[in-house]
Amino acid sequence: MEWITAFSFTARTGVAAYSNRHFIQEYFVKAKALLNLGKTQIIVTGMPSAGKSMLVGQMHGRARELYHEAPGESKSVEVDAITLGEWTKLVRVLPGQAGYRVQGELEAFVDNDALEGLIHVVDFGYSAPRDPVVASELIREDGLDTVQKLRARNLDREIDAIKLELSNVRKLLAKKNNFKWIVIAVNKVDLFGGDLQNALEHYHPNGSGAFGRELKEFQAHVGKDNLKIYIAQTCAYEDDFRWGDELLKSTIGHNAQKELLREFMKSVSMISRDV
Ligand SMILES: Nc1nc2c(ncn2[C@@H]2O[C@H](COP(=O)(O)OP(=O)(O)OP(=O)(O)O)[C@@H](O)[C@H]2O)c(=O)[nH]1
Ligand SMILES: [Mg+2]
Repeated sequence: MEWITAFSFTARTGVAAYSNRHFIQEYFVKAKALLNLGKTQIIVTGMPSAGKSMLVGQMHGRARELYHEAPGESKSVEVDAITLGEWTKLVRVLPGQAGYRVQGELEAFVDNDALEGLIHVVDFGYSAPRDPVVASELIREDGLDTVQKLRARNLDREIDAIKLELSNVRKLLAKKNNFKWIVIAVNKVDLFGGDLQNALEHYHPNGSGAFGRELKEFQAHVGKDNLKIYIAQTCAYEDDFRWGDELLKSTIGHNAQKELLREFMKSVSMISRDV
């Protein structure tokens, strides 16, 4: 059981680093993304506030823009062309809030024979509602007055969220499709650097956690050769986490954060290179 990295991927598959011979293809896909005409190749899902917009912004190189203004709640599908190694892929981020999803889901997900992979962003429970009224209700009325209690609730909800995505993938696999991989992007590792082994245990299909169990059952059902599942660390943004009276400091440091992101992109590019 290990995190996916470019190194571990190479060791496992023998696939070496990429070259740059597809630069023309890259601009073609970028132009299609701008016109919003292309078919989505990679879809990004996850709970509200997991860090989807931030992560894809980083992958797209829009990070500086985002630092000026945190993205806020996404209400519609976000489209980006992202260069991964030698290919540029059309990536769509579905809003985390279920009510905003329906349209994008049908267009980009279920009926899409170009879709090759899913990046599902999780945060090991380290997310709080953006709305301060909702947050204070959770503390006062639901008694979620510690980070630990909040996380327990969030981790339960993450299970429901992955079940939903897996049922979408199942529908897709039942039709003509090009779908090959799922990356579970374990984001916000700057908040739980001391707990990484537990996070891996929780998310990995071969681990003992409830999330991993869902993945394992799914993979057994659809066949390991038909669908690869990888668990990757990432950190889209360094940010302290506040909940009630507790403050968790982001501990990673800027260089390590950048390095993690680079490693994440490298892994995804290797995973998606030959599809
Ligand atoms: N500590 C830490 N915080 C992060 C990280 N990535 C994102 N965040 C925080 O999470 C917040 C939400 O990030 P978004 O990218 O807007 O989340 P989202 O998944 O797009 O949320 P929706 O659009 O509501 O579905 C950001 O404002 C950051 O404060 C990370 O790697 N570490
Ligand atoms: Mg968003």
